[in-house]
Amino acid sequence: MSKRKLNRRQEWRAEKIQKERQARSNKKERNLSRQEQSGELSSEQQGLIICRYSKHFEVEALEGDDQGAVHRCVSRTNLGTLVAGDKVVWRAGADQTGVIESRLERSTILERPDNFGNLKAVAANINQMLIVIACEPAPQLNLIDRYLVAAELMNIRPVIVFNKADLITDDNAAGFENLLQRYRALGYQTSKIISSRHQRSDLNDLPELVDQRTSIVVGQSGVGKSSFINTLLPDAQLEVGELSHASGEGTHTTTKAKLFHLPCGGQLIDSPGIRDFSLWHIDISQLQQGFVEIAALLGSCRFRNCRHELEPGCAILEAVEDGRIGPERFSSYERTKEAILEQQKR
Ligand SMILES: Nc1nc2c(ncn2[C@@H]2O[C@H](COP(=O)(O)OP(=O)(O)O)[C@@H](O)[C@H]2O)c(=O)[nH]1
Ligand SMILES: [Mg+2]
Ligand SMILES: [Zn+2]
Repeated sequence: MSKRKLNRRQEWRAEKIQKERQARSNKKERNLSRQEQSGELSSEQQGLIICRYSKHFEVEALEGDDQGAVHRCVSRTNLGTLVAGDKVVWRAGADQTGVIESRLERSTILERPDNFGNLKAVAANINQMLIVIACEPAPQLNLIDRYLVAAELMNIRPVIVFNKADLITDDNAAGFENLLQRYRALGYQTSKIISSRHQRSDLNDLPELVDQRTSIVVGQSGVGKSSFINTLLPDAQLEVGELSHASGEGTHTTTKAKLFHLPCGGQLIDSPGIRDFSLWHIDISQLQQGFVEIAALLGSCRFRNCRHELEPGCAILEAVEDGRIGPERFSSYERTKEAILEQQKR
């Protein structure tokens, strides 16, 4: 068979599969609307979004006979974006299906701009952010700081979780200890994981940190987020990615934010491997609020409209000068400020 024919054949097969998929999905929708018309859908009840796919959602029943069961649901149009952690009102159909009717109010929402500058919701109703860093790939200070800003602006507790402590050597130990110490000095909580891969006991105080909270797990791809969720929750069976030898960075395996229940209470949301968590959607005064040591000095400059750039009597520049604001943090602040201003020009 010629190559060309083979390609056409493949094309035809792909099209056929696509059509069958579409037909199945249409059939499910018809089934749901038939069930609705004949009054076969359950009455309205509360549910929790576990994960969103392109066309449907996994919804966990929060009440009723099948509390805890997960249904594959479609949503009414005009409900806006629904993400992991959202609470919804829904009606169950036959065979673990259902229809989402409305979304309940959110206590918090983590958003980030996509590559086209549109704001995208990542996860809802979270009250803790676990910022995972590791011996390898090397931590990006700027990224840690951007996550911290996001946590500050959402008014939730961030915890810096240092993973892969099994890779600490005499050469890099002091550098990592310094890094963690700088964040502790700012008032942030840190935690060190010996290894996220094998035993619960290697996770140190992490189980207590996540207990009773809804935590989003963020960090560079490859730092071991999926690994520690698997160690905490063997049933999660998240895919663990190999580190690319060329870059030392993780390969992207996780693509969808997904919520997991912890046995002792509390929820974990594994977020997509966000390599570059940008903050283009906030303004400079919000950015300043997000750096706690800068926020503490706002209002102390000689000039009320001080931009903290070159002005005499600037309390922030003075603090940078005498070391009360660390050079790494101030450089993160300046880089992020540049990026925000650059984006606003477009
Ligand atoms: N040495 C070491 N490697 C780890 C540890 N945790 C995870 N890894 C490895 O790091 C790679 C990325 O892990 P993964 O959990 O997929 O990271 P994620 O991208 O943050 O979800 C995999 O090859 C893991 O086996 C750890 O504690 N120590
Ligand atoms: Mg992962
Ligand atoms: Zn100033």
